[in-house]
Amino acid sequence: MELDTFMDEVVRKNPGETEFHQAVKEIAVNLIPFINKNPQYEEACILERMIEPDRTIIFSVCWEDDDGKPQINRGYRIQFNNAIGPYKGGLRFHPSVNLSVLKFLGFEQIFKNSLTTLPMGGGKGGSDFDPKGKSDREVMRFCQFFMTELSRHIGEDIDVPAGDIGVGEREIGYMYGQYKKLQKEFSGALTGKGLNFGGSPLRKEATGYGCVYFAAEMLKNKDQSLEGTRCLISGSGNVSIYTAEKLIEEGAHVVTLSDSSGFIHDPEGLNSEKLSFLKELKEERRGRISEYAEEFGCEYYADEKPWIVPCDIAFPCATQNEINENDARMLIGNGCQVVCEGSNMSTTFDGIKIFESAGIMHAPSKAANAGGVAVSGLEMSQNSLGLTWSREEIDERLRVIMRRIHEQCVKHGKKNGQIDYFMGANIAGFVKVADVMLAYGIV
Ligand code: NDP
Ligand code: 2IT
Repeated sequence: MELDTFMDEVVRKNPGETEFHQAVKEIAVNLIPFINKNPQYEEACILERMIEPDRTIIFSVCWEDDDGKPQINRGYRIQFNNAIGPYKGGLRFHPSVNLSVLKFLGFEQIFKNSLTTLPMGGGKGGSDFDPKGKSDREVMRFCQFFMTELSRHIGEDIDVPAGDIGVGEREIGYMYGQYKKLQKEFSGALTGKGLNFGGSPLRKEATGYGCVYFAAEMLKNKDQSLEGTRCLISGSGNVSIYTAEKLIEEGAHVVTLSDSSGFIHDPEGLNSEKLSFLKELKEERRGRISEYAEEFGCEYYADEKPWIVPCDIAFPCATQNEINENDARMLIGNGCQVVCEGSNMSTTFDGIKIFESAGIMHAPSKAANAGGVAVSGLEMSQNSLGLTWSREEIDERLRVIMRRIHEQCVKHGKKNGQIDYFMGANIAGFVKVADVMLAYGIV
């Protein structure tokens, strides 16, 4: 198999789906040489089968706004691969959502979920609905109509959605309420639920905490620690907030946060008081990050990304391709040593190459942000058992899972005396799913 020929076929079959092409290429770069050395995968066309979703469901979501006017959005669920467990992955509500974005996310989710060691397949869904500026009642009505259609396709042993951009505890609550009403059952068909209706302790914190645990493992491998490091975070949503919380606990200095309008630079770093303000601002009031700068008298840079600030470690936690080639050069030039991806596919293909040639430790999202879906997996187990584990117990399991993901990356990622975390994560994530697909035969 040869990369260019393989990619030509991917582009031909999936025209215009640039994010999906990128996600496939990023994986194929490592997997094609690996498959060429392991012909059992080539003979059974495993990679060719893996890049084809099992099922793509697209539906119309028509709902009524507060003025009684009909609004039309498009809903999606991509059931990508269920070789090792029910389809599992988040729902994204954002105006930029389209088939390409959700296919890239669903495809990456197969590898991420495999790395967690829990029995979960890969899927993703969402809508081009924009929750920004909508009233609470409008969000509720949208969620109900979205779920009316989605409920036909999901279930605790079939497909278990959760949150992602624009979908948090509020939206999951509305969707679960509607699911329960339609299906007449109280089951674990969604994760990220509220604590009083089947949610897991620590699910809200899990992606951010897990990302910091992964960064700590990377540093430990070089006899270093997070303490005293200067860290940049982008975004100010769920992943950013809990990445910041854990970094503060570890004695690191978090000096930036952002949203789609700009970033704040707080050279003194966040502390628990500032973090409480941030949580209230973003989780309760759904305000803008510029208000942080007004409250604490620091600089706000409109329409800029945080990557121009000198740092030791960068945690991109907003969206895909938020670090491009120029950002990567800027980060390296300013002393950045580690990049740990909280957002999915944070870095462009050329950006990855820049970090690689500079010998930067760079953790891909499918490894570094797997803590969120891992605790979703633990939520599924708790729902099946009908009990709730303690926060401490889940935190310990999360730490172990992140440590094991790091070990798998080290095992499969050794290259020229360094660890190529992308190669390690891609190969380790692939092998488990591929071997199961071989065991099933041609189905
Ligand atoms: P939230 O909706 O809670 O927050 C998203 C943040 O990113 C906001 O600050 C938002 O700013 C910013 N953002 C979104 N889109 C853009 C954009 N196009 N350009 C600049 N900024 C943008 O989402 P999450 O924190 O849940 O998700 C963040 C990332 O983490 C995503 O890549 C997601 O896929 C990934 N992830 C999330 C997991 C989870 O459990 N929630 C698990 C694993 C990965 P604004 O408010 O201005 O839009
Ligand atoms: O990208 C992701 O891993 C998520 N949005 C979380 C998925 C989940 O099922 O918890």
